[in-house]
Amino acid sequence: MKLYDTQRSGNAWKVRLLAGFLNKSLQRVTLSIDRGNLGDPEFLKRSPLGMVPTLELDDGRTISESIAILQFLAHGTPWWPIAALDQAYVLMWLSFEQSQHMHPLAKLRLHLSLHRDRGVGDEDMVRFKDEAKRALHLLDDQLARQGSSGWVATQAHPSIADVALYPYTRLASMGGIDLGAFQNLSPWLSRMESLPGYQPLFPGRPELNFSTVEIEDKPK
Ligand SMILES: N[C@@H](CCC(=O)N[C@@H](CS)C(=O)NCC(=O)O)C(=O)O
Repeated sequence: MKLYDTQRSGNAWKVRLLAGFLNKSLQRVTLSIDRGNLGDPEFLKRSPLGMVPTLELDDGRTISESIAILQFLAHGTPWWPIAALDQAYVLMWLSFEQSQHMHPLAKLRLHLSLHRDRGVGDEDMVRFKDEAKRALHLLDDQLARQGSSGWVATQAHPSIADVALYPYTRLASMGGIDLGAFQNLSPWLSRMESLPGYQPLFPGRPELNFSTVEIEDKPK
């Protein structure tokens, strides 16, 4: 299977994280938004939405949208639970990730750290910061309810909800958010990072998780 991604995409990181936890190898096809690769007609044939991540199966069929890819890869493994109620809880937190969590955190990171084309006081950045903090408080409260050995949506084993919520929570500081203000987030992130098969954003280089540039440009 091939994964179309970009070096710093948090949405594609979710897929590489799960592949690592499942010990599944994916062939990466790494594109660059900065160089306009996502508008390439060959990529658009595979990804009609023009976005990464996109997974290409060995028979050429493709899946886009990170949570659909996670569900596909996790099917039949402990990362996608069997009981209907557990599946509903996982879907609830995946939906939360897409509707409330990822967007404001990704926008803050993109504009304040990666592109550096906005100021912290700009109206949209202030709004995204409020939305991001609210989402992180909801996640923090849920982790408190689940207890120190539980996971976001499940108890005995982490699920794809943990995988989906990990990247943009881990990268929140790039958008000016102090994770120290939340009691349960850092311990949960550390627990994810100590699971066998954990993959940093840049393979083998955890110190580059917060890189603001693509790696061939000499990360700071
Ligand atoms: N809802 C999608 C969002 C995917 C997404 O926003 N991908 C970004 C990279 S992280 C992208 O491809 N952006 C291309 C663009 O905006 O032109 C998912 O969860 O996969």
